[in-house]
Amino acid sequence: MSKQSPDKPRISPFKGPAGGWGSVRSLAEILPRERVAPETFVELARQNKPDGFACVSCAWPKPADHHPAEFCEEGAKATAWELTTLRTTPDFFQKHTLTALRGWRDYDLEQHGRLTHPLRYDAATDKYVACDWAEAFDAIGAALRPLDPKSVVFYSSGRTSLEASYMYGLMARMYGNQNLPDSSNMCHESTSVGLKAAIGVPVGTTRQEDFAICDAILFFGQNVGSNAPRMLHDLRKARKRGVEIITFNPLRERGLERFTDPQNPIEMATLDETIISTQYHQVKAGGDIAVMTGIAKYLIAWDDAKAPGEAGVLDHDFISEHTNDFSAFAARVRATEWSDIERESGLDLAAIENAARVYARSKAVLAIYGMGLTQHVKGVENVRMVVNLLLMRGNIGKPGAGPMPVRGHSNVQGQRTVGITEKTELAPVDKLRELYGFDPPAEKGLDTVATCRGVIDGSVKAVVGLGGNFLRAVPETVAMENAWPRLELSVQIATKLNRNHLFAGRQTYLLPCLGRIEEDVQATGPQAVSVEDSTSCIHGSRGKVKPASPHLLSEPRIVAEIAKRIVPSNPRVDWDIWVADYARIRDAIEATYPEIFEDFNARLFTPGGFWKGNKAADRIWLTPSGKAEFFVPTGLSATGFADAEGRYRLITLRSNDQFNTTIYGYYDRFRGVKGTRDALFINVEDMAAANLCEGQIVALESDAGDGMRRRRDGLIVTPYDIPRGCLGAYYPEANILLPLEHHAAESHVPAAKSVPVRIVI
Ligand SMILES: Nc1nc2c(c(=O)[nH]1)N[C@H]1C(S)=C(S)[C@@H](COP(=O)(O)OP(=O)(O)OC[C@H]3O[C@@H](n4cnc5c(=O)[nH]c(N)nc54)[C@H](O)[C@@H]3O)O[C@H]1N2
Ligand SMILES: Nc1nc2c(c(=O)[nH]1)N[C@H]1C(S)=C(S)[C@@H](COP(=O)(O)OP(=O)(O)OC[C@H]3O[C@@H](n4cnc5c(=O)[nH]c(N)nc54)[C@H](O)[C@@H]3O)O[C@H]1N2
Ligand SMILES: [Mo]
Repeated sequence: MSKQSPDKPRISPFKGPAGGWGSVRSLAEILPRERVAPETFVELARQNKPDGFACVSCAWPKPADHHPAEFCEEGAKATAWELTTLRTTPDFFQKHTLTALRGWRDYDLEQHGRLTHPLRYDAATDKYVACDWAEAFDAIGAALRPLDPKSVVFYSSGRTSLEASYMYGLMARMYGNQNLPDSSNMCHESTSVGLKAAIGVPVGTTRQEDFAICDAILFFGQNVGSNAPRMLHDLRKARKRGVEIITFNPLRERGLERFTDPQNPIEMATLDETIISTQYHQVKAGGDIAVMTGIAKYLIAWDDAKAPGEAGVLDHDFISEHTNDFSAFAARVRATEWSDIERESGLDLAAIENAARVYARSKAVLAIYGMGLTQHVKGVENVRMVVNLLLMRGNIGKPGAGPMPVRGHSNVQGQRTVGITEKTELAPVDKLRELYGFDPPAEKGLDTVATCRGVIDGSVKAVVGLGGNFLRAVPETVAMENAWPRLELSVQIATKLNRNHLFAGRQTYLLPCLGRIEEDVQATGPQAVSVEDSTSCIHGSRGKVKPASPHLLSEPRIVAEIAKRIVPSNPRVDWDIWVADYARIRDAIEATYPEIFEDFNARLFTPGGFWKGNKAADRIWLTPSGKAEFFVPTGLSATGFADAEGRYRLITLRSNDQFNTTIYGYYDRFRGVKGTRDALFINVEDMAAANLCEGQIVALESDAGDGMRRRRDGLIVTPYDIPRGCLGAYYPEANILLPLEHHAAESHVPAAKSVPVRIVI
């Protein structure tokens, strides 16, 4: 039987700022809820400090000149979630079949506490039973060895350290594939593809210190108050200097409106708030290409109107020296009708002109963005349009300016750096051959979407998950859950029970691992690991808390044990020596990527991290033309589908009380939603037009026109300040509506920010 919501649903506007007393109250609720032992509270003080552990929540940089408490409400939740004293032991699994547990909510599964023992699925009783580590590893090895490596997938979620990730990627390649999908495939892959093509690097060019130099910020589709709250300090400081922040977001997200610094006693006492966005534009979901085309059109028009000898608003010197194809882009912009821009963006021209004026007069501009741009059918085009705008005024490769994608998981960018990629061109193939004397596979591997196709069509036979909740995070929930039991082998390495674990293959193992905050002792003593943040700074992280159970193994150890059983033995790869001393893994990383990781071990605990460098930031463009590339968009809408009567664009959202598929609780404070995750956010005029009333229960059905029936019932009609034609509902529950083939064209990121749906009464 599924458990009940802790509170009766209540939906009422929240009037406070981001941060402030609301976050303090929320913090006060978290620690008792997770039953964190008082002596481990002190761990919060070590979060994101140079000698402490890197927060397991978001990827925002950990500064060198840190605050007394360098954590936020969300980081505290993530820490408490890992340090909980609650446990999910073999006894628990004796009481519950997987069939029964599939009726539980995501919240209840994880809230039960940390996994304590390695577990094997027993089909006869439909239960997990405790097993030996050696038994699990031997069985996994025996199942994987006879399989065609092409049919085996090694997923990872972006929390895993650089050390474990490096070993995992190497293991896959030595085994014979590059089937290395990761959470990045559902996230910033549009950035990796778009920025690489445009400016020759797959990551942002900017750093935290740029906040102190920029004079304007364009802010697209990222919910800073919930998903990267420590950035609010940077935004606040910038605002105090008078920096203009221009936000484009269909929803009025509180963190983008107002912030009270909970670490500033005077602000807290006086309820002083900083206004974050100086302009807030509620663009339609999928309307950003139109907005940016509009801004570009103003810039070009003003530049055309300049008097002879005047500088104009375009940086012509930069454009001619550093870029390619401006004329094609400019011709397209000139030819675009203002009326089309208004219709597709959902904004009036005065709003776009206001934004363009600020951009035109600012000398150094940051463009910050998140899932609101990347998770669209034209997500890569969104990213390219950001670059187009920046290039027009030379805003890349100078202090205070450039693209700033806000990454998700705390090491998602780092995983890519050390070889977690399905793309051969991004793998250090020659180095691996030289160092280890084997031939890495040349064939491209499976990304997330391709993995899902393979699970559904039966060509994927085994999935190993290093963290994450793959089945819950991916699209097409029903077909994926139905197909999963056909796998020969499902192995999940995790800290807490989640829905993916409730779907067994023919053989299934659930392997519990240490979290990053826990002490990791190996043969040579306590170990540290490392992660890379959103601004390409690499940090050491040392866990000190006693592990949740004596039976847990570290991720590097688990990877090594599997590797030893599935890859041919190789005198140059001694997995045991690496596990005994992670510094030796870092030596191997340094040998593989000498430019980035020079003196890795010596620099591991550099305050603020050490920067891996960025050629585009130095205006060296690693593109085929040797220049930064302008791009001509293929249209003005990013949704990838036509508008039709009754068809809405569904935005799938995170609440302030979740980390991806981990649901911390049922209070999305900033949106005023308490006690439920079934809210359907809708514009009041759309409500009236569709004859809906507040609180009415409705369903959504997929309107993708592909003949597949997808439906989500039980949604509560919730009037909300959201553009007409757009709806909002929470992820991951809404993934049941997301078609697998509805993804970004080039990057394959599921298009979770504009899903075509109809409301059904
Ligand atoms: N506490 C917490 N922190 C997290 C996470 C978490 O779940 N909880 N997740 C982590 C991960 S993996 C990631 S990737 C990041 C995600 O962080 P974000 O990038 O902030 O992702 P979302 O919360 O999905 O919301 C994106 C924002 O885009 C807006 N949006 C939707 N469609 C559009 C559009 O078409 N145009 C524009 N301009 N805006 C749009 C939405 O209203 C929303 O404010 O956060 C990371 N940090
Ligand atoms: N509709 C829709 N779908 C989306 C998104 C969206 O916005 N809308 N966002 C997408 C994005 S941006 C992302 S990144 C993905 C997230 O996809 P994933 O990264 O796969 O999912 P998470 O929810 O972060 O994974 C949570 C699980 O990780 C495990 N875990 C936690 N810590 C550790 C650890 O230290 N080690 C190990 N081994 N396991 C650990 C726990 O068991 C926990 O249950 O979802 C994507 N899916
Ligand atoms: Mo993400």
